[in-house]
Amino acid sequence: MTAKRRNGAGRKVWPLAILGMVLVAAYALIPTDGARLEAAQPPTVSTPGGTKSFPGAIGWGASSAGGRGGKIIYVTTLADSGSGSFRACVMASGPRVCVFRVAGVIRFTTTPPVISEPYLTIAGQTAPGSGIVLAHAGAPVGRTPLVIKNTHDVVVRNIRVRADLPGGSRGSEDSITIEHATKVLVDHVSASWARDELINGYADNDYITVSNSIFAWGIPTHDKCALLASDPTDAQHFSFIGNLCAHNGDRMPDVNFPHGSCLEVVDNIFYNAQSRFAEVWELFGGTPVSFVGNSFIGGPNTTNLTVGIARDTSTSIGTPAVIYAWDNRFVGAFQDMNAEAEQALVNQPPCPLTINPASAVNAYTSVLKKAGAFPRDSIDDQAVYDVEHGSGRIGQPAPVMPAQTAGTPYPDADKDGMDDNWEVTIGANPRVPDAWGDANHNGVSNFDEFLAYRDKVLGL
Ligand SMILES: [Ca+2]
Ligand SMILES: [Ca+2]
Ligand SMILES: [Ca+2]
Ligand SMILES: [Ca+2]
Repeated sequence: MTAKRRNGAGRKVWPLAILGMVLVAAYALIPTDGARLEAAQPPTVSTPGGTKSFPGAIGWGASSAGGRGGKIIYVTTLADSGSGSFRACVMASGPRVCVFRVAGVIRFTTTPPVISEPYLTIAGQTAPGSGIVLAHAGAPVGRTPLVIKNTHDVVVRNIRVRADLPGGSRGSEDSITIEHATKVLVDHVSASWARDELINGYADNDYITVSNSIFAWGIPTHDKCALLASDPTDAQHFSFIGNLCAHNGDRMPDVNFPHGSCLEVVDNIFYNAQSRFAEVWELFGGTPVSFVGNSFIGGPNTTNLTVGIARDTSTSIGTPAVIYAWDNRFVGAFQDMNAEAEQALVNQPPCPLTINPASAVNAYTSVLKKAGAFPRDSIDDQAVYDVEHGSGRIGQPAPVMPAQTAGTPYPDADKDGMDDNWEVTIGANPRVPDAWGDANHNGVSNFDEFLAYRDKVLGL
């Protein structure tokens, strides 16, 4: 069986057509498009077992332990290094959570720290004020501000990585690199202004989730959103869910995985690509990939030469890619898929999805409302505005770090990372460190409940 081309006029399932009209009416601001390519059958779903990183964690990396049960380490300074620095927390060993008592830009003036000690949670939502931004000083050693390398069980949540001063010694640097790591979860992160990818999976990663994040404005002429696998030798489990990629020429995302991988690209928005949105490569044996519930939306840099899902066989080693596509929207005057991609379409996902996907229309609304680090800064606000209004351009305006607000950290006399006033509300003890207790006996640690509370305070 081959996948089929469907379009609105040709639909025979009238209840779906009626439902579609209702949805279009409900989301009148969402641009719609007719033709789309998809499989004959909806995706199968099988959620992996294991203890979740936190309630709501999704994807193949959802069971990353992070720093659960470990030390609560305060970040009390924006300085590059020394006591109370982010670097000190990252470089510490053993299970640990970075809790922020300061807000603003942590600008690495020396080589940025590499996260290589396992069992780490970076809990950006604990920060006061406008939150935490990682940046670098622009020197040749500046490079990629956030690198997770040769490690496992790392959770990064609710921080920004804005590389506003490009390093000088090499032609590329990412905002975030995940290299040779397993069980990594990156969630509600915002990244911009990389001269290579805004997020890059390199070498042999496995069990990775990148979710609910905003990757906008790579730096021309190498403005790339997401290279999910680069130079792998083994199959990988990788989830890219609920993200917004905006104002990047291509690699929205680039998938180049070995055969046998389980790769899902689900419920994302890809906006204003130039040459192509998604790229499916075969350099390591023919990427198997599921594209489900995504919106590919043209913008001011998009032309009729732009491709939504492009399969590139120019470097193929001979095993063809396997592309499953379901419920994707291609909005704008560009080519939805190239012929090579259409030839690789299949009717069953290569692997069951790890989550029940939202519809593309619902995902569009949800991503614009919730993706990225909170509280949102002006960069993310602009990216969301641009998607909604069809505005904005790649590389414009030039990078300018938004103003930061210091705010006041919540009271935490017992230094367990949790607001003492909030502790009382769930029966935790504000005079005793009890982050990993379960005061209300609901199976969720006090600290995880506190982070969920912080998410709400920040507007999520
Ligand atoms: Ca890169
Ligand atoms: Ca406390
Ligand atoms: Ca306590
Ligand atoms: Ca609890």
